This record gives sequence, structure tokens and C-alpha cells, in this order.
Amino acid sequence: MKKVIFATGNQDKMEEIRSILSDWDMEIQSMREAGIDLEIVEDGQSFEENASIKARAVAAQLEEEGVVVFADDSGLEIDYLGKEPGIYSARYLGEDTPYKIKNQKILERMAGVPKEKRTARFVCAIAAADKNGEICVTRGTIEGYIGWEPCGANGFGYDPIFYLDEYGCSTAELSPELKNQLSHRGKALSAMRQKLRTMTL
Ligand code: ITT
Repeated sequence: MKKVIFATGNQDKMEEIRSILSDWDMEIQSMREAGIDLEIVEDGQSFEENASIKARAVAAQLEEEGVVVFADDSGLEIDYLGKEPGIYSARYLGEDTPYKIKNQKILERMAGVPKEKRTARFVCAIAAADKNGEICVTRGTIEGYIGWEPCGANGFGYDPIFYLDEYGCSTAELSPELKNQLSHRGKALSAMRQKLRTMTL
């Protein structure tokens, strides 16, 4: 394996991924940097299925040997809301709706719900594929709860309303380094690195 292309159009994710993999001795390109522009329909029923769909769609465009495509499918599961928004996290209330509004809506739906029922988690599935198809998928999660108000300016998406018990703050209040150490994305990427270490690609 000589290069990894990330099948994502999400710049915030890409920034976290680069930082998480910064000590990896491997060329990492975004889809855009690799000159690939694809509309991918994410019609899977799980994070793993959607990650595979994205990785396989981009890998099918590859001509070069030794290139592996990674894709990240992630989201927020809120137990009180029956695991919503889940795999629909990016599409919740509409893809282009600002996160300030999405987060406010979630806080409204959680009004009056006691702390013990506010449990939630971020989930991330990372899929790897080469031009012959899928190689493997890993998952990482981080457990937390939905707070009562948005807080913090780091991170992206639902970070301002997702709080960690151990730190008493939202993931948008953590430094990027600490978030990446603890996060669903950090865990799934580290599991993927472990898995690929045992393979000759
Ligand atoms: P790509 O499919 O192009 O990678 P996307 O933004 O559509 O980009 P997803 O379908 O995986 O990606 O949706 C993930 C959504 O879940 C993301 O847009 C955020 O709203 C949310 N999310 C995932 N990880 C997050 C994190 O670390 N912090 C906050 N929100 C996160």
C-alpha cells in the first residue's frame, strides 16, 4: 500500500483524519486532491454499510495499484430519541441546515429529560477498499450525553451539545488533540491501522 485516498467531501472530518493519522508514514489525499468528484448515494442501513458504499464507489474509479480508499461514515445516536439522528446525522432537518439550528432542535426535543435518560454516543465506521473491492471495516464509539445548552467552538457538527462525563464539558470544548485521542473517529482509525498492519496490500 503506497497511498490512501479518503472518500469524503466533509472538510472538518478530513482535518481530524489528517491530524489523527499525522504520525502515519503514508501519503494521504482527500478525494478532491486525488481529482475524484463523485456523487455517492448513501442508501445503506448501518454506518458500516454506508462507509463500504463510499469506499467501494471511489475505489472502483482507481487505476493505480497500491492505492487504498478509506471512507468514514459517522453520526450521533441519542438513546431517548430511539438512536436518532444515527445514520441520518448529516441529513437531519436537511443537509444544508446550519448545525446551530439542528442542535437547537435536538435540545428542544430533549427539554425536561433527566440526565440519566440523556445518554448518547458518537459512532464512526471506517471502511477500506481497493480496486478489487472491500478490504475491511472497523468501528469506534465514544459515550456521552446530550447537554442542556450548546457550548464550545472547536470540532464541528453536533460537538457543542455532546458532553463527556469524565471531562464535564462538550467535545467542542476539548482541544482538537484531546478530542482526536478519545473520539469515535480516533478509535476506528486506530483499529483500521492495526488491521491493515497484518495485511500485505
Ligand atoms: P461524507 O459522507 O462526504 O464523508 P458527511 O458529512 O455527509 O460527509 P456522514 O454521512 O458520515 O458524513 O455524516 C456524519 C455527520 O455526523 C456529520 O456531518 C456530523 O453532523 C456528524 N458527526 C460525525 N462525526 C462527528 C464529530 O466528530 N463531531 C460532531 N459531529 C459529528
